[in-house]
Amino acid sequence: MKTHSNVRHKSTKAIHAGGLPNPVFGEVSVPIFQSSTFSFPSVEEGAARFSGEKPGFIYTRIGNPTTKALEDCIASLEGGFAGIATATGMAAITTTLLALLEKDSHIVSTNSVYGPTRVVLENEFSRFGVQSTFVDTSDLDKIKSAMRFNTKVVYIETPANPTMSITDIQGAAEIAHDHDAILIVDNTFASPHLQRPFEHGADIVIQSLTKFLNGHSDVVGGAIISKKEKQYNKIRSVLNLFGGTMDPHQAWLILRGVRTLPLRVEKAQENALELAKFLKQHPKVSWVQYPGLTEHPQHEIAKKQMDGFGAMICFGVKNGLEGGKTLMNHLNLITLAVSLGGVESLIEHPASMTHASIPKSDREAAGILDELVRLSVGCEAYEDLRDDLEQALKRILL
Ligand code: LCS
Repeated sequence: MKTHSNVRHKSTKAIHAGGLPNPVFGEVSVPIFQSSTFSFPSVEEGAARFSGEKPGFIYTRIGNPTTKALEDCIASLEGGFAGIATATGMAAITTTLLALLEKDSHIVSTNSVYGPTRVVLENEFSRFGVQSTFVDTSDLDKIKSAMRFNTKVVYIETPANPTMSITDIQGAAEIAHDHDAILIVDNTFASPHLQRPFEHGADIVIQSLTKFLNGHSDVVGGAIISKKEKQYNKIRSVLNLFGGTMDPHQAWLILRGVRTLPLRVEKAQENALELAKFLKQHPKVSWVQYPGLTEHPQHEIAKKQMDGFGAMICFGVKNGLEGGKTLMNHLNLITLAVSLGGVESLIEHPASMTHASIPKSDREAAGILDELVRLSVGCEAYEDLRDDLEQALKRILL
């Protein structure tokens, strides 16, 4: 397989990036190197690999050819220096934070982030003296006023889970850099097909590969992509020690998924725009947040930094939580499940599920209301999705 280093278009990269330099039999698909360890031809060679003088694999916690193929592919799609694959998206987040934060340092983060991202900072990193402040990062002034002398990291999720609020990546990068802090962007909701944060000044990009990049709801995984070699080396060394490494079989499945990322995302976001318009005019729906609607408060920023508006929608159902329950309990095609970014459409209730571990007052301050329903739009035919929503919405009594 060729490495295709001259390929520039993102759709071609999704199909070809991350090939092996030396295929054994001319294989077109990267093989699964299901080996925990790799033999050394000599003691001298083993020592040279350990010291970093020579390239080559040593042990799968430290590196594996199948996993490296996925890492190279993701780094190419995001436009970073190098990628690091992790066991889950949470392993990507915690490994990065472990590498970059220290006792008495401070992090400013989007308030509407994936629930466990907030909880791990507030409940776990705080035990080691890390301070955290959560603000509405769609308002750059709020980031500015949250910065302290010891702020080492600005962490944003855009679009944010589950509120779909958008943060101006370039604006956040400027504030972070003015304070010698690092900007981390969780790019899971957009995927690199729609948004490449390095183009707007980010230093590190996080992906939960479980979502759009894999795209088939059959494997978990994460990735950390760094812009600079120095940060890559630091994070890699923390991962090697803490051990949240990806398994080669997992890497192979995700690489297989990535090959169709552009096709899946294009189809799903086409459905999402139509569904957002359908929901907006529906008498049982009180509000809709989708960055592709002109009334979304950050529609213009989304247009500036994204190549499309994605496949995630959140909306409020009339009759509050009761209305939402009726809707979710009566859908036939759209599945009631957490996670997102698969070919099948999924619906969930963040306040009682993905974001339940955040105290109610913090949740509501972040816009995660009890009436909010989150929809991950898949690749089914639009009419089938619309009809399923219509018949379930009809059941809501006003
Ligand atoms: N970042 C974002 C934006 C996420 O939505 C998730 C998971 C993660 C990171 C963590 O990735 P994981 O460890 O699960 O691979 N989000 C989920 C959600 O909204 N429902 O279920 C999982």
